[in-house]
Amino acid sequence: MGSVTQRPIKVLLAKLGLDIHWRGVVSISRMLRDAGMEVIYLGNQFPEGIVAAALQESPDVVGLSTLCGNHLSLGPKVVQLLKERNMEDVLVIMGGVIPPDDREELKRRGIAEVFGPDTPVKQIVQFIEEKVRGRDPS
Ligand code: B12
Repeated sequence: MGSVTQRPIKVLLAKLGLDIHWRGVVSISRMLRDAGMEVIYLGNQFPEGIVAAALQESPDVVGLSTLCGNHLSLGPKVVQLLKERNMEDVLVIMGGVIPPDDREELKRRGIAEVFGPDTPVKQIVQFIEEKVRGRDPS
């Protein structure tokens, strides 16, 4: 797909499972786009659908959004399925209403970072850029 130092960072965003709280992910989609990233929003998807889309789109980042309490059951499944498809290099992040204790558990299970409702968008953009561009070998 070419060096990520020369092209926009590609982000695949999804609402996890049947979560209906769509406002946050839609605003995050726009903010990441405005920060110069290429954003694809999948709408509601289960892990299998997210990973099928990732196989086709080769994103740098998969962003999962959930506020309905399915983060532990479905979030790590995305990480696991990406690994099974040899896409463990994809950065997986999550946002939404996630209890603090569960954030640590999610990180242990491969979610790189969890962003709650009060996170400034600058912090999210900075995190993605550092992680993605920082590991680009070229
Ligand atoms: C509006 C609302 C609803 C509306 C949703 C309307 C709609 N379609 O959007 C309605 C009334 C339908 C609703 C329903 C439910 N809700 Co509700 N809802 C809310 C409320 C009041 C606000 C959510 C919101 O729009 N916030 C504004 C947006 C902009 O913020 P955000 O989504 O959090 O997004 C920000 C960050 O989280 C982050 N972010 C979000 N996604 C992502 C993704 C990535 C990749 C990144 C980096 C960042 C990121 O960035 C965003 C911008 O800052 C919250 C309370 C609250 N304070 O959060 C409860 C809340 C989320 N709801 C809750 C619950 C329990 C439900 C129901 C399950 C209730 C029920 N028993 O039916 C159902 C959900 C059913 C389902 N299948 O999803 C709980 C969740 C509890 C939890 N997770 O621990 C909350 C927290 C209320 C509470 N205090 O109990 N809800």
